[in-house]
Amino acid sequence: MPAPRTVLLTGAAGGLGTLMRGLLPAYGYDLRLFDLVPVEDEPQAVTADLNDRKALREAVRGVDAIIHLAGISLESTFDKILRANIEGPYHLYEAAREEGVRRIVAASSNHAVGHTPRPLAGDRPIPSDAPHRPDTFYGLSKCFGEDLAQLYWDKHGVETVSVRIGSCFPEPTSVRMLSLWMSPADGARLFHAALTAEDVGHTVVHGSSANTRLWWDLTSARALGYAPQDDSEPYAAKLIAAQGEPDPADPAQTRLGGHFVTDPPIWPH
Ligand code: NAI
Ligand code: 15L
Repeated sequence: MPAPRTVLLTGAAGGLGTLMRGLLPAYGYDLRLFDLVPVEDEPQAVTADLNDRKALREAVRGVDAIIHLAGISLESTFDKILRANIEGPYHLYEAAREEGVRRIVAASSNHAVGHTPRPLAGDRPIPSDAPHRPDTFYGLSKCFGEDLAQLYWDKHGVETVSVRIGSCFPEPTSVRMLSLWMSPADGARLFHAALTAEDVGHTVVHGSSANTRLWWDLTSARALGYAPQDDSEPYAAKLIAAQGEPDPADPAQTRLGGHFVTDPPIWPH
């Protein structure tokens, strides 16, 4: 597909949205911003709910592609998750279909497969076609998002790269994150690859840097042209000294989703 230039970024006021607003313009993108809350220092940003069909359709009109980050990013009640993370993405895909937008890059999460056992030494890394094993209603909504993407590809020809993001923050802050971390710079590399790769249909990829302690497979991400440059290993000694090695008897430490499996953080932060 021709390289997208104008890209709608939903969730632009959030943590990841803020990082991507800083990094993606260097790849030549003109970002249109959308969030439920105002985006600091961005008076042109659209402030609206994903469930506001009219505002969403106007925001989508004329863009070449969408990076969809908006939504509840932690655990919540089923009703709140339903509205923001299930009905919201449905409205986004409808707006894309109606306005002829052919490519979406959607933020899925490791919590769609959070109950998957972490690989032990010598095990194969978790493949990107691992079955859904959500650890929360939040993770369940990300499973829905991936299936929604598949439906809109099969039925309407809207392409999606679903990025099962590990942990994208400026630095890893836990021993678990050493295995799932995606540096912001690698996040921008991966989103750029997902926006520009040819013929993705619906592709699920893992979103991480090239971590020494990686738990999952980056093959499908690399097939898009993603070449991660970072590794969490320089942070390892300090984090392990402070937090210790994972306890194999603790389910919060033996499943991919970590503490989301046993004691998930609740939205809002
Ligand atoms: P965040 O919580 O900082 O940002 C989410 C943004 O979405 C917020 O600005 C919020 O106002 C907006 N939002 C929520 N409900 C909305 C609605 N109904 N309509 C419009 N906007 C709405 O989350 P973060 O960390 O920036 O994550 C972005 C996306 O990436 C989320 O979908 C999250 O589930 C996903 N993700 C993030 C990971 C990470 O490491 N940061 C890991 C895995 C997935
Ligand atoms: C997520 O899906 C969350 O949105 C993010 O805030 C982190 O908690 C991340 O997963 C994680 O598992 O570290």
